[in-house]
Parts: sequence; C-alpha cells; structure tokens
Amino acid sequence: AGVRLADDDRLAEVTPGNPFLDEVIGGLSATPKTLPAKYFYDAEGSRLFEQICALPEYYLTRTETALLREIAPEIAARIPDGAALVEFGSGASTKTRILLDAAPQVSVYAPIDISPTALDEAAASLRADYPDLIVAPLVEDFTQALTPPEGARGRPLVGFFPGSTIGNFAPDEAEALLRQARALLGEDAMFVVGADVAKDPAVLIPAYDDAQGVTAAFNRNVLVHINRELGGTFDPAAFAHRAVWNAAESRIEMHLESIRDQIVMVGDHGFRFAAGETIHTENSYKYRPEAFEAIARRAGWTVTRRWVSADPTFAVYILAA
Ligand code: AVJ
Repeated sequence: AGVRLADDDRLAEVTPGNPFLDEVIGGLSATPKTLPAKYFYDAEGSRLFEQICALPEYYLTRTETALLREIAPEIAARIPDGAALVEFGSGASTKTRILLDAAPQVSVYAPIDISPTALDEAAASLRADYPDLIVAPLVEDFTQALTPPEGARGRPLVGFFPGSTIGNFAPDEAEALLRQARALLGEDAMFVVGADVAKDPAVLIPAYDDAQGVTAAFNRNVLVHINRELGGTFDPAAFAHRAVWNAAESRIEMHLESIRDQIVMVGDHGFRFAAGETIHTENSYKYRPEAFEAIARRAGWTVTRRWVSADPTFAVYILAA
C-alpha cells in the first residue's frame, strides 16, 4: 500500500490515480507553483543527496554523525534486547551503522524509504556487514506507512528519524507525522529524532546553495524525474536554483526560478511560466530545541533526552511513547 513509484528507470503509467502525477499537476496548478520535496529522490536524486551530505557547506550530516557517535552508548543503553530499529526515510542508511555498532542487541533493521534503488543498495550492504541482523525493508512513502514493516512486528520498536528530514514538514504536518509514528511504533516505543537548529542565515544559505552547484543539480533533478516518469517537457537549464531564508517561518526555502517566459507540458496539461516566476520545491524548517519539543509533546510523546552539538548546532532528541 502507500505511494509506490515505478522502478526508477521505467516510465510510470500516466493515468489519473497516479499520486505522482496528481501531486505534480496539483502543485503546478497552484499559485504560487509548488512541487512536493519527496520527488527529488529518484535514483539520481538519491545519489545527488549523498553528494550533498559530503559538501563542505552542508554541515548537517557531518555534525549529526559526530553527535551520534558521541551519544550512541547512551542511546544504546535504552534499547531493549531483540529490538527492531524502524527508520523513516532511510536513504543510504549511513547513520544507522553508528547505532547498530553501539547496540548489538538490535535484532531487526526495518528501513522505510520511497526510493527502491536506495533501499536495495542499503539493504544489501547492511546484510553483508551485519550477518546476524535481520533486514526487513519496506518501499513506501513513510508519511503513508501505518504499520511497521513485517519482520519488525511483535518486537520492541525503536524509531529512528535522523537527518532533519522532519524539517521538510511544516509544524502542523510535523506534529501529525510524529503522532502517526507514535501510533505505528506503539506503546513502549522510543523514537530517536535528529533535527537541525535555527542559526545565522550566513551559515544556512551556503548549506543550501553550495559553490559546486550540487544542490542546484539536486533541485533541478525533480524536473528530470517528472520528464522521465510523467512525460514532462521541462528544460532543467531554463530554471535557476534559489535558496532563501524565510525568518518569519524559520525555514530555508528552495525554489526553481524560470529564466524566461515558457510553456511546459506534463502529460496533456500545459503550464505557463513567466520569466522570474518560481516553483517552490522544498522547505527545511529549523527549530529551536524548545519549539521542537513542544511539537513532540503535542503529538503525544514524552521528551526523555536532548543533545545539541556545538556550532553549527544540530539536535538529537529521544522521545518516549
Ligand atoms: C534530507 C530534507 C534533511 O532539508 O537539509 C539538502 C534535503 N535539500 N539540500 C534538508 C536537502 C537541499 C535535506 N533533508
């Protein structure tokens, strides 16, 4: 169940009821135009995102990884024997290894990700390196997942949601997502969540507009994904990458700005762009720790523990159901 994309290299059927098509048509018909951020992650987008994680300007991955290494023993001490680790939006599962190394009592790893190629590669590589671990992946949009992957069921569950992926959701959506994760993980669950912290825009902006242009390519890749799977006619070179700090909303926004007047087809729908008109492609909310914890509490979680790194700040929270 849930959103299932076609294999990354095949053309999806362009039929009403295809959620990818429906959401793209809906977003491009809106004023201002928008596209859902989850559609960055086809095979190429997942590769570009891994490249972003290694950029000098993109402090998030490096900072969270160092923090997780430091606190892994404290997290591991709270994980019960035979637990299943359920990861939301797992991608390449790089940070997962830090927890698995610190907590050998974890018996099952159950990653949920929208990209089948990223999930396959991550599962194969973890099975090779952790021969005693049961790897039970689920290809699904994690916002649509209502039950844990099979193989995790009946075990004590530990949710893992690193990388500030929660930042892609507006505060009310983040609250709904945390509430849904609590329902999925069940009564005695714990949830380890990593979220970026609001800071000087002079640090934030370059993290989303790097010198090498990898983030620009990542942003434009959503158009390539639409062209391939929905028969779109976007010229990615006709859109400029923009990253802006919206202080009132405490979020980085990514946009694609049309560099000229143009008409783009998606299936049999035509969309007119004026020069300078933008598609809003992503929000990355940055929370003060108190603000994040208030959202977690409204979603029904108890905040057990919080760690915030030295500058550039990044936070990891342990929540209890
Ligand atoms: C994967 C959502 C955490 O918002 O920082 C990276 C995605 N966008 N560069 C983020 C992203 C542009 C990333 N998240």
